[in-house]
Amino acid sequence: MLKQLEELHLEALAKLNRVSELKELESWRIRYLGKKSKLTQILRSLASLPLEERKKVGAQANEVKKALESSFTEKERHLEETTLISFLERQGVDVTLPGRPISIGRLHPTTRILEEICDIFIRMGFQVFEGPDVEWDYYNFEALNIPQWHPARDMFATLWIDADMGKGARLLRTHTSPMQIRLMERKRPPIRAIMPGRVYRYEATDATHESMLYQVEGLAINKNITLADLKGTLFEFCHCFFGQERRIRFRCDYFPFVEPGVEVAIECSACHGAGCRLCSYSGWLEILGAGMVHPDVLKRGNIDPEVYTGFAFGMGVERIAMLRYSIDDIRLFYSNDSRFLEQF
Ligand code: 2NM
Repeated sequence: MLKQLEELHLEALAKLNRVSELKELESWRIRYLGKKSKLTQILRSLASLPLEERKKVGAQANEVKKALESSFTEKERHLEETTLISFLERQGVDVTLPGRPISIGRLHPTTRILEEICDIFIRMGFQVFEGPDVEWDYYNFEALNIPQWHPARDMFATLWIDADMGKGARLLRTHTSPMQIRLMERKRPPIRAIMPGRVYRYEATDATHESMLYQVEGLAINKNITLADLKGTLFEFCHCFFGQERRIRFRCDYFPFVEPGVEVAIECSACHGAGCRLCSYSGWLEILGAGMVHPDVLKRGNIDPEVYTGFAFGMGVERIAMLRYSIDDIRLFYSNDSRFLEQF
């Protein structure tokens, strides 16, 4: 019987060698490893053999079975591979060509800068809130001290959703300040919050203007908050973001929702204050606006201006990203040119 097993093994291997298709391989498997194969019959007949012989034959039969099974698996893998390759070759696919590189996604420059800005304020104890892009005239203008007749409406070229532009009209928010009013209505001071998000302007686009951009606005309200707190907070932000060495300029400015209003500029990165094309020969780059929240705005947010004061600020994310990465055209951000996006 041992001899028979050995012959069977050799015969099976020889036949396997000649197999060249997966279909043939299956017939081979049925013939040599299937339920009705000689090998299976031998294994079944083991019980009727005397003990000594049973041990020997059993061990040998199992070994043959294992060997044939592993030869089968190997052949199967080989056939699958060559079958696929010859199939592709018939289709005219050159399998030796290198594959197309897989491009790895990355964060958009706006996202990177937005997260960096938010992180600095989060570390200072500010909470992050987001609001709707579609707003009521009331939250975007009225509550912020900009009634319908107010000339300051010209500062914010607006994309309207409702045609009548009346008091109850909807619009695409022109700043994220509406969310600050919503927050004041909802939450008692102390408040320390930032609002990142998209804002929209009805504007012809050029190298420095886009009709959609990102803003981060911030708000801090408590008893005894002063302009000194505003200055300290924003200087700290500028130093964290632009470096401890950078000089910072603080000047008066006008925004209808604050009094007094200020404008913060940093020393020009290109000329260090000497004056160049980047800073329009002023030596300074304006990066954000801010001020003490107007008492009437606090009142609209249900906060008593006799008890509480607060400061607020706002900045354009793309403008800051342009300064950080030396980007000279804001239209690059949302034109989806991978040659631009791949650089970040
Ligand atoms: C700016 C500049 C100055 C501002 C004011 C307020 C609010 F709602 F508290 F009154 N939010 N944001 C503000 C003030 C925004 O952006 C250039």
